Amino acid sequence: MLTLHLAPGTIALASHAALEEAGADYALHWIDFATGEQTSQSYLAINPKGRVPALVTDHGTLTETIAILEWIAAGHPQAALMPDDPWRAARAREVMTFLASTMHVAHAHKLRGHRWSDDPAAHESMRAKVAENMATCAGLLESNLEGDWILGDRFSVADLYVWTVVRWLDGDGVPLAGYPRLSAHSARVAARPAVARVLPHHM
Ligand SMILES: N[C@@H](CCC(=O)N[C@@H](CS)C(=O)NCC(=O)O)C(=O)O
Repeated sequence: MLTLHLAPGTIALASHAALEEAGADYALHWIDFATGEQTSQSYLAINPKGRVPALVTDHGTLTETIAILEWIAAGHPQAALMPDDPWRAARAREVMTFLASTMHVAHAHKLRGHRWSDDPAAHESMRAKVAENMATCAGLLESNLEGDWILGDRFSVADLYVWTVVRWLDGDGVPLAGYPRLSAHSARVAARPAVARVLPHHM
């Protein structure tokens, strides 16, 4: 049995959707950000980073979305959520690494500026750059989307990750409607039965 620790509106949606796509046997444990539960002693004992997602497995606890997505895919090969072909797998990792290291970080500058500075004026100036940086990232994703899915003709966990981050664009002041391929991709992901089952829990 797997237990996913998650919060609504966060990057943990990608891992939740991947568990459902995989047909995994899992339970959810919701973390209440409103009360700062992510920094509680009980949660820090599970994930000392104080972030979601965290996936508790028989082997131990796994954090970091890329690692969790790849681990779910590897444990449920029948769901074919990561390509076997080394080049295509590397391309999927290329996209996921961009999301984790660049686009998610750009988004975090809106509400989490305290990670980088104690100066309220710096927080304001970081917030002011969010829309511009997210638009640049969205433009790169848009120009790389050439088929139905991030890898062209086949769905993978990278699509769940892209979809989750792209859902933040409107709230970051970047209308998704300005990116026709990404908009169509989002609709395609949201229409998948497994994704449709998890989405209501994140609204
Ligand atoms: N690199 C981590 C980032 C996880 C992360 O930053 N999660 C955010 C939610 S989107 C979080 O838990 N934030 C809580 C906080 O900053 O207090 C991943 O990709 O899983």
